[in-house]
Amino acid sequence: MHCRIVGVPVQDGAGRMGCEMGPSALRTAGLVAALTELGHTVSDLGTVVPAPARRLVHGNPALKALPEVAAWTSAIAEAAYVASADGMPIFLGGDHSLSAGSVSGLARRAAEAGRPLFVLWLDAHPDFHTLETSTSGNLHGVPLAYVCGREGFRGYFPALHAPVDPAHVCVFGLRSVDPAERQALQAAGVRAHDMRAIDEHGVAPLLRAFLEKVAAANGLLHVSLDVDFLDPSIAPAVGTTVPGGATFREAHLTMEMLSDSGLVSSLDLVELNPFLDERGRTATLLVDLTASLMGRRIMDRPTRSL
Ligand code: HAR
Ligand code: MN
Ligand code: MN
Ligand code: MN
Repeated sequence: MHCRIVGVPVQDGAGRMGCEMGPSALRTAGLVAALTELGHTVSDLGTVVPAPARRLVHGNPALKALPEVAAWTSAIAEAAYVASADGMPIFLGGDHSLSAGSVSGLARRAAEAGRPLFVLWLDAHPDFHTLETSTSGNLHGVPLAYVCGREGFRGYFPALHAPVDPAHVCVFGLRSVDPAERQALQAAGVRAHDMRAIDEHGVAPLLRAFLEKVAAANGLLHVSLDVDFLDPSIAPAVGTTVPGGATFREAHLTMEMLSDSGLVSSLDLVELNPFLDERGRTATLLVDLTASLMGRRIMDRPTRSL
């Protein structure tokens, strides 16, 4: 595989500063060496620079940094479209507003290739607010709604070339869902597995069912990994910790099954806030999880077996 690293130091979508340092921390934790050791080639495409922000006024007075996040989104979407021409783009965040750009650029690419884009959203939160329903005003809470084509982004965020079909989205690891999001997820038909479902069934059958759907549709699969998917005891470097997250092994199993599937075509690593980390342990865990996704195994196994 040829991996294309894209640094995206956006932090305007989060409620606190620090995610700007995420790409540096992931590079420092040895991401490129980990991929190279697995036999992949890597090119680091450098750092996305946001478009100039233009004045935007919205009726929701809670919204923070709307012009800045909109400007980032157009630059990231263009970078994602370019980076996905061949190989496997890996976007280093940056807060989760990054994915408004990465997923929209990848959806444009998939549409041109005539393939459906599926999205696995690994997160404590569904990030399914619209600009109207967000009460915190933090725009890392809206990217999944935007890329799925929910209304209310027109005139603020860039127009989508191709929306993602909500039936092609699986949100995994939920444990903090706002009432407006819960309703909208159900109405849109997004597959949502909360931590209760993971407790009850385990990662494997839930993920396997989704991967079978992707394979049957000959889909491309984008994985968006929010640090807060992970339990805060193993991944403290995130501004929005929620107790009861994925354990070390649940997270690695997720990545190992994704790797076995051979379906993953792109990846976001988002919400890492190195200012909150403990001697780089969260950044290191993200690198190790990426290695599992890209083929690292405890013991050899046959590949492409779901
Ligand atoms: N739903 C909450 C809000 O809109 C929390 C969103 C937090 N988002 C992230 N990314 N940390 O998942 O404010
Ligand atoms: Mn998120
Ligand atoms: Mn989250
Ligand atoms: Mn379909």
